[in-house]
Amino acid sequence: MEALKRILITETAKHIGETVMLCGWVSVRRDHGKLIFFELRDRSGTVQLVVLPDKPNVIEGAKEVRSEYALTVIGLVKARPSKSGDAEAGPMSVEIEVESIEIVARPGEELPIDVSNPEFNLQLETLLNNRTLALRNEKVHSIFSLYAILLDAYAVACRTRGFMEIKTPKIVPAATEGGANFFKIQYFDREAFLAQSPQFYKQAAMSAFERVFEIGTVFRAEPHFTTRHVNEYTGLDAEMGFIASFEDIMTELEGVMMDVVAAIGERGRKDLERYGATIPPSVTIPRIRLSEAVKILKKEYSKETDGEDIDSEGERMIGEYVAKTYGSDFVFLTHYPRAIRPFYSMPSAGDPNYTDTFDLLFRGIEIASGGQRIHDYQMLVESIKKRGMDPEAFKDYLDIFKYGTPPHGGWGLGSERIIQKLLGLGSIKEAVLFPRDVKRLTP
Ligand code: AMO
Repeated sequence: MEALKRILITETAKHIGETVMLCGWVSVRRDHGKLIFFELRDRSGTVQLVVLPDKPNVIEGAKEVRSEYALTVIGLVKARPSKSGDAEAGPMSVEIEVESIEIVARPGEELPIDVSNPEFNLQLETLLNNRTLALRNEKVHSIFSLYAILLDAYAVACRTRGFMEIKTPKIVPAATEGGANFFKIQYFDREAFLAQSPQFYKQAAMSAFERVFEIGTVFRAEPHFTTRHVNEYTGLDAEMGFIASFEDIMTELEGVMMDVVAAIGERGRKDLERYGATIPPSVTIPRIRLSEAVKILKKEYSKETDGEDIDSEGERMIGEYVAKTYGSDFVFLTHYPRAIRPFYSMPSAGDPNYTDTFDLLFRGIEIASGGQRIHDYQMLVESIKKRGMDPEAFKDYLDIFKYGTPPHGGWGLGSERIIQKLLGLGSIKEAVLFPRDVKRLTP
């Protein structure tokens, strides 16, 4: 007889009346009199197994099995009377009558958390301390299924728009974004830094390839204890040349976001449902000057700002305001003051105290910043000097602008914040596989 090949649990419904081989983990075991039931879970779904009393050898093996044992099972696929005929139910419409059980791996100790719990409302610390096991929970699994769709959809949306994928170095000789939030590392006999953003390299690549994007790790040594910062995150960056103005950048980013959201809505329906999450409506993203947003905050929410920037509470209020006023979950805030933007930001024509830059907010938190960059060599040197920095320290960066670099700009999106807000997660850390924060370097 030909050896059986493993099939996936989602495929079982197509094999009623046949003997199949399944592999997976046991979510729960239930004993009903002489019957033993298991829920078996693989990467595709979950199915019920039943061990009948007329198979004493199988019963013996089955009695040993506990939650999270990894098994290979051979069994007969039967329609479940109450669920049969319900094509939507998939593997839920069938049951496997077990003919043999092989335990391929067993937990070495008592499980510290119950991963079969569908609610899974663990404290964040417990969730993260037991991360590897927690990832097996179906709710946690959903976060990363959606995250995988996000990464894929972002790349597709960028490629569709003529952006070429690049990977830039993460060990860099200088702190790109300035400030103090960089990690120093020992690089042979020298000091080096972990990249705070692919900023300089994506601009350099743009000067050759015109449109580029990167999905890459970003390191920030910010000693933050917030629900929206981690010290290592995945940035979704892009840079584009030959722009007429920074409006072009927002238009492309808007298109990319709408494609990403649509893909998540189409391919992640079940995972979204687990969180009662809905995808944002497809409406034009309003573009509001930051100075205007400051006025709105004062008028609508009696919120005082320092007149230059808005804090996280202000962002939340603006998010609420645009949802109410424009029916949009997104908003671009534009024209940030020069003093609070990086030295490479393009000053606004006719109003050099402001810049042609933006932040993109999603449901009240910043998920991206971007803008037009200074592409004129001399102007960039002046901008560096104006901040009290030494142009010599930026020699390699400045070289980009010596050989005919067109007007350009781009954006940096925080991937985890998108998932956090989409699902309404309490902390960004739930959307990071193994998060790094000030206190946490393990697991
Ligand atoms: P910025 O520093 O605003 O811009 O970062 C871009 C986006 O990255 C995300 N982000 C973070 N996510 C999690 N934890 C953090 N500590 C963290 N810091 C930032 C946010 C933010 O909007 N070079 C520019 C981008 C550009 O102009 O192209 C930059 O890095 O979602």
